[in-house]
Amino acid sequence: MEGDRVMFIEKPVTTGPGPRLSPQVERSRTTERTVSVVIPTLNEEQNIRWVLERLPDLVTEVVLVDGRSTDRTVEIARAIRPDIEVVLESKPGKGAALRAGFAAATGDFVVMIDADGSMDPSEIERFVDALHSGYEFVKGSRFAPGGGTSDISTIRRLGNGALRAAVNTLYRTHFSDLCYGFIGFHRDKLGVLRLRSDGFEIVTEMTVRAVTASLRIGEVASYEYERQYGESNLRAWRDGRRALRTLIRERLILPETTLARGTGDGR
Ligand SMILES: Nc1nc2c(ncn2[C@@H]2O[C@H](COP(=O)(O)OP(=O)(O)OP(=O)(O)O)[C@@H](O)[C@H]2O)c(=O)[nH]1
Ligand SMILES: [Mg+2]
Repeated sequence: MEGDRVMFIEKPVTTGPGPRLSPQVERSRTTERTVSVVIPTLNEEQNIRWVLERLPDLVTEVVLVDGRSTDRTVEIARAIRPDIEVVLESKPGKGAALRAGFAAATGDFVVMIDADGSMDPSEIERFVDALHSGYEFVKGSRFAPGGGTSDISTIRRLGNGALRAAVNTLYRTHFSDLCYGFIGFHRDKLGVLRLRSDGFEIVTEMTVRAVTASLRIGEVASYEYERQYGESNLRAWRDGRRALRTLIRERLILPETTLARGTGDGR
C-alpha cells in the first residue's frame, strides 16, 4: 500500500446489520484470514456468557484476559467456550490486560471487545470486512452515521467531544469518536503501535499511534449499549486526564514531517 498513507478517517466502509461486501472484500474473505478476539474481563460473570454466545463464526480464536476477577468469570467462560485461551494480565488495568491479550493472540486480524455486554459481538463482522478490504486499523464509532449509544452521560459526552476535537486538531484527522474501545487491526501492525499504557488511555494510545505510523485507518458504525450488570471501572475525570496526557505526549514526540505527509491528498 505504498503511496496510500491515509491520515484521515474514511466514512464507515460497512453500515447496518447486513454489510454490503465489495468484490474486494469477497475476494479477500476467501483467503481465510484468521481472526482473534481479545476480551479483557474484571468480574464479568453475569455478562460473559452473553458476549461469548454471540461471537460470529468467523472468529477463530478467543483470548480472555483476566487475573483479578474474584467471581466466576473464568470458570463460566471456559464452560461456554472450552477452546478459550485464558491469559493472566501482568498488572492491573484494562490497558495492561489488552497488551497481554494482544501478545498471546495468533490471528491475522485482532478485534478487541469489552465483556460487559455494551458492545454487540455480531458487529465484529463489520470490523473484519474492513480489515479484509485493506484497512489496517479499524475503529468503532458511536457518532458515525448508523452508530449510536444509550450509555453515555453528559459529562462523558462532553469529555469525549473535547478529546476528539483535541486529537483531530493535534493530528489533523477526522475521527468521529475517540474514547471507544471496539477496535480491530492487522496483527502484524502490533509492533508499530508500540503500546505501553496500562489503563483505559490505551484506546487513545492505539489511535494516535495508528495515525503516526501512517496505518490505513477506517471507522465503522457501532452501537453502544449500557453495561448489562455490574459496576463500571472507568472514572471519567481520572481517565479523561490520562487520555489527554497521552494525546499531548505522543504529539510532542511526533515528527512534523509525518503529519505534513498525511494531509497532502485531501482525502
Ligand atoms: N482484565 C482486566 N479487565 C478490565 C480491567 N478493567 C476493566 N476491564 C474490562 O474492560 C472492559 C471495559 O471496562 P468497563 O468497566 O466496562 O469500562 P467502560 O466500558 O470504559 O465504561 P462503562 O461505559 O462505564 O462500562 C470490561 O470488559 C472490563 O471487565 C482490568 O483491570 N483488568
Ligand atoms: Mg463498559
